Amino acid sequence: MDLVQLLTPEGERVDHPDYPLRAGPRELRGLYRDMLLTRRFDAEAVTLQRQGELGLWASLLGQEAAQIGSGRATRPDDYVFPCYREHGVAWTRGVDPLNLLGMYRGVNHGGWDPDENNFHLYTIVIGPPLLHAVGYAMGLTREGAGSAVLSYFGDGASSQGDVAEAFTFAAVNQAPVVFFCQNNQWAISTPASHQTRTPIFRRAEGWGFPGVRVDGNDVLACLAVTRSALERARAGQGPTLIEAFTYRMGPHATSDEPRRYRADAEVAQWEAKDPLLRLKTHLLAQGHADSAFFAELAEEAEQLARRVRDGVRAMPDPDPDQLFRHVYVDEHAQVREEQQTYQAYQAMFAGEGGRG
Ligand SMILES: Cc1ncc(C[n+]2csc(CCOP(=O)(O)OP(=O)(O)O)c2C)c(N)n1
Ligand SMILES: [Mg+2]
Repeated sequence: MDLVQLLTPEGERVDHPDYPLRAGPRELRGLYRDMLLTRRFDAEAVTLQRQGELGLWASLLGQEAAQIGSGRATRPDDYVFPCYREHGVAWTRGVDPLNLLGMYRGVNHGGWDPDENNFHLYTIVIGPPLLHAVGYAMGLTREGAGSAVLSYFGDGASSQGDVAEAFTFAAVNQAPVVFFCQNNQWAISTPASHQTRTPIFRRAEGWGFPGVRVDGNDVLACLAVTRSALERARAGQGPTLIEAFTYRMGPHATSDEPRRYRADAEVAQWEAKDPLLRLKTHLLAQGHADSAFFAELAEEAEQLARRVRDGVRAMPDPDPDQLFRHVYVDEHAQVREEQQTYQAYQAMFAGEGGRG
């Protein structure tokens, strides 16, 4: 299988002729810290959902390397279009995790200003972010900006028409965009084998741009491959499709029960390829990190978990009227009518101790 790998599941560093990577102990520790804090934050979000503090949560468990590696390959002036599971990428862009939780708590319409960190809003509908990304990338070219766009999608989304259209527009316009597919093997309960008969990365050939498959549980390979693709894009050489071969170790979302459709043995097989474990093994074997480093990091992770836990619980319920604002720039008759109906409904509970 053509799979770019720089760090084996056993934690051994290997070279790849096309993707040389020089990463010193400090950078390696930094990547591990990113992955561990992201994992801890993600676990806290699952717990908060179970406690009724969030409406839903889509965990990234197992995909930390794909997200931290690719996210850390971006420059501040690059622009990222995520789906709904890109919590690790958000972390690398400097988005406060509390903002992500606010969206899944349902107290805001998106949660952050996309231009603050060049990290677009989460998009639940699968497919459209790629079109948005290509349009944005074409705009960058017109402005002569010299930055690139990184766009995320899943194996399931790869079957959407939007994705094919995005590939066409990116190819013929030589747009500075990198399509990053996290092939985590599942689209809810549908296996990737129901989406495609050919490896996803090979589809790029039909559109006339390069496609590469990378070990999605190898943070170094994801970093090197994405960095190279973004450099190509910034240099005016057009799009690249990256397929990060990984695995969704948890359920699709907190509302899903994966034991109904997949075997425990499959999960166990991927647990052995854990992205954090292999980097930890490498750091220890090389003497790049000691037990004090891991102990301090564990404490930092607990502090982060405490901060998001307290922060989420303190989030005020929004004014229900907010739901109708920002739908259109100008007042819209239908929205106004719906707002009035809802206000009348709310009024029925007046004096009942503050419903809504
Ligand atoms: C256009 C559209 N159809 C259906 C859905 C419902 N849906 C939500 S997530 C999902 C599966 C997506 O799988 P994949 O693209 O592999 O991403 P993953 O969740 O595995 O990260 C589906 C079908 C949706 N959000 N958008
Ligand atoms: Mg998937």
